[in-house]
Amino acid sequence: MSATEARTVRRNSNRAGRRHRAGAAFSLIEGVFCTVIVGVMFAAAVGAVGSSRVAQYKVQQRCLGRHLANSLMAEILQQDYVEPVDNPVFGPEPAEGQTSRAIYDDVDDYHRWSASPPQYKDGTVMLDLTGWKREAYVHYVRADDLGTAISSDEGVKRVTVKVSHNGLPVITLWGICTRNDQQTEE
Ligand SMILES: [Ca+2]
Ligand SMILES: [Ca+2]
Repeated sequence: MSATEARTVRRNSNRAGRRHRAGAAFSLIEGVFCTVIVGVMFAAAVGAVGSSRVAQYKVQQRCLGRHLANSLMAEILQQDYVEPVDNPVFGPEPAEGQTSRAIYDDVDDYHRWSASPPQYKDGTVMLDLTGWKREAYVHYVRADDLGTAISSDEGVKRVTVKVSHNGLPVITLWGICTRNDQQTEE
């Protein structure tokens, strides 16, 4: 090989080496860039799944809370407006007690009733509802002012049912009971 040919071979070899190093550097940068992109996308995906599960959990909590509130409200509004057997008192009559609602038979018997976990009317504790609580309150109101409790009976009782979970309110229902009919709203 002549001296000229030898210089040409070294020049080509040096160019090839630079191209190879440039290619390696580009691949390295490209690789880091892709990792960052994937990492960001992965973090965003985890965040989206987490938000979705939180939203789904809240919907399930609210559905369960609504069911618990509706069932107790329906039970209360099925009772008589006023005690049908004993001398009526506001709240449970003495013979009915305050530890079980099994023999409650009028609406105001349920005033200040609460149970956690919730119970069926016969006193059986509902399963898998640890942390859940139901409360009921009954007040006299006037037909033209359902929001203000009064002390005398003017023929209208307002029933409030509250459901909470681990001390946090989930839902509150209001029901209206008169001597003639009953209505509920949330
Ligand atoms: Ca009663
Ligand atoms: Ca009563």
